[in-house]
Amino acid sequence: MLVTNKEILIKAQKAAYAIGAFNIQNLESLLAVVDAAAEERSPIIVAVTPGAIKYGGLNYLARLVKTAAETMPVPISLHLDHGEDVETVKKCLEAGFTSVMIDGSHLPIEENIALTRRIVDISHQKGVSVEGELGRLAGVEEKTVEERKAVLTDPREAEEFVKRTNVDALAISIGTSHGAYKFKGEPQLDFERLKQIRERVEVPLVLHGASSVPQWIIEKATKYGAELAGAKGIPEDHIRKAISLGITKINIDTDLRLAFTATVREVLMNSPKEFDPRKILGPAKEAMKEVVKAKMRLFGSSGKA
Ligand code: TD4
Ligand code: CA
Ligand code: ZN
Repeated sequence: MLVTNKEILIKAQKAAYAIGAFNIQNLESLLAVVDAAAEERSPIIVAVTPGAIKYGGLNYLARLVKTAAETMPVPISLHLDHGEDVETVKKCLEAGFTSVMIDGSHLPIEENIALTRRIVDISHQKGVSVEGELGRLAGVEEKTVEERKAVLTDPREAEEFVKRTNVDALAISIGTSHGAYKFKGEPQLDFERLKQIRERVEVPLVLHGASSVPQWIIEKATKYGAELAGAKGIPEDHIRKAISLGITKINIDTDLRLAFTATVREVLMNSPKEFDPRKILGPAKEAMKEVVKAKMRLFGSSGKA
């Protein structure tokens, strides 16, 4: 069934588990994530970025997800990930999205508040949930401790942001970043900051850039020719701790991309005579599904549908 983020996140928040938001771009990634949800009996957020929309087409992707929601026995939310402007959000509302993120995190706070407030107004009218973002994801380019701290979410600003925008969920920055290269040294998240934000903010909190970049996937991809030296993600015990401190929605994309790539490489290398796309993409889809199922168990959402 098609649900909003708010509905499944509030339930998760009360019971102290987290819901995964998994990015899709095509039929294979969609089937991987919804089949995983059905097998784990877990609610799921299917996330679509503007980049995915450009690649797959808004209506194609929206209809795929809605078809899954009509037929699958678990709650499925169709979510715009990192929406950047009012136009994109309006198109997603028309296409039947049940949740949108507006990412004004690069803007000065007053502009971020104004943009987010506007998105909340047009989305709530349609019963659609809104996620805002405050603080930027620390990139590898922020080298010093001071530089890293400057981009992390300020707890007082978070409180003000949520009050003034009326968002349903807040994405915060505590040291994660998108992609496969999250840390040069030891992985480090600012759990103290998370605690302080949790004390001041009641809505569900969102952790972006939460892929773990599992070593076994890196090894498999590398064995079959990928170049991924230095790839590093968020250790699973950090994820568990973040959930225990109040993270309710967790975004995963990179681990799915890595599982896909490692498996496509493996099949092509081991079966050089193969040229049926289903025989190449099928195993890659299965590999993504297994990654999603493991995340659902880690997040505690398995069996909650
Ligand atoms: O929000 N996300 C997913 C970002 C996906 C970017 O997609 P485009 O290339 O289409 O812009 C995350 O927070 C994922 O975090 P991860 O740790 O998996 O990279
Ligand atoms: Ca951002
Ligand atoms: Zn993100």
